[in-house]
Amino acid sequence: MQDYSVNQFLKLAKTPKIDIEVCDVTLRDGEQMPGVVFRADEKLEIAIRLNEVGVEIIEAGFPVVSEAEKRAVQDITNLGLDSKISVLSRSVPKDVEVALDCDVDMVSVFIATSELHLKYKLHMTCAEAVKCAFETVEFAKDHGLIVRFSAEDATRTDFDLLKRLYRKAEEYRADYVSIADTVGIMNPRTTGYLVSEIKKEVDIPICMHCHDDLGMALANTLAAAEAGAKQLHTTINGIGERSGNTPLEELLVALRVHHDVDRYDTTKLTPLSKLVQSCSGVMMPKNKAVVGENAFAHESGIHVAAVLEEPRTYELYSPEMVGSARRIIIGKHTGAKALKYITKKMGYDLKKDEICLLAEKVKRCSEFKRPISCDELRRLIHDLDIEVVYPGP
Ligand code: HCA
Repeated sequence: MQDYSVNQFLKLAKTPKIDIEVCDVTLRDGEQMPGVVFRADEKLEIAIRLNEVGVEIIEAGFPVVSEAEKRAVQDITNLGLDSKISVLSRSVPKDVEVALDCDVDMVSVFIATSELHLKYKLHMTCAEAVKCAFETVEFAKDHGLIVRFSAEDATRTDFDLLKRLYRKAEEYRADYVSIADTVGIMNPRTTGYLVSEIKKEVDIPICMHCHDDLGMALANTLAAAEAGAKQLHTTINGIGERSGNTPLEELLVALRVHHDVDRYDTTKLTPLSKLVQSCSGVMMPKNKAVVGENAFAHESGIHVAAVLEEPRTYELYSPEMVGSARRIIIGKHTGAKALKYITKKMGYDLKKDEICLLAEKVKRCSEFKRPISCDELRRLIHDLDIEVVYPGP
């Protein structure tokens, strides 16, 4: 395992001990992203790969939505994966019955608890909503399910009410209480505070479900873990409603770098990200952390020279750790060392002055164009006024 202790601040800042599990909700919240639909076979494949990564819980869907959704969840539970299978359920026993038909391990019973949601969405009083929720929790418990009680829009819910609800959920034998930051309003400081306050109220584990509307989902999820949250929610590539959820790949790498959590098979992350990009049609930007095309790409002469000598100079973690590969890009900023390295890999053995000549040509050429491909580089080498030994195809 790579040693991150070169960063003394990881030690000086006294990183708190964490005890976590990951619940990936790609197949449910991820699929709620506008325009995303996974076919049943794609859902199966994603579930299998999530299991290989080692996530403890897979939220496999919202089976009451349709017969096809229900069958897809059933197919996943039939796989008998090590990961526990969970589904979303509104606060109505009928949803739990459908979950039971799917033979899942766990159910997430959710109810909106903020004034905004109660008034404009549920058109219910708080007392009415809460009654439905706890009756459903009770029903699910009586039928042997592991139950998460999730307060939707928890982070905009009156704090005293929220604490009361979580205490009541525990009384009703819920196994977890979940803080849903449904519209991503939190920051790491407020998240840490909220989790530590809820921890004083209940003895059951706390889940944190973050959205990325302020670009802080990952930071908030980590803050929740450091404040004592047990179950952390993610989606592959961070897909999900609006700006999405906490990206699985970013969370697992951050857990490894900051908390020495190395039990997840992170080498599966890049292939899994590619699979989900192709199934969802949601492509990742080049500069996306961990799985973006540029996550391990280097062009600048100074960077490439250093990386070729010691990758850790400009790579926090190795591409191999996340199932990716380093790429050296030839372009305007390419230096002699990079050119020597690349041309050697292509089979050429150019002398120092030939490399300098080539570097000039590359610079001139790439000022008009984007990065230079290997074929273009080969052409430039052959255009040089030097004798080169053709390396073959
Ligand atoms: C939704 C519900 C939810 C539930 C989160 C949870 C949310 O809006 O679709 O399971 O804790 O973000 O509030 O995803």
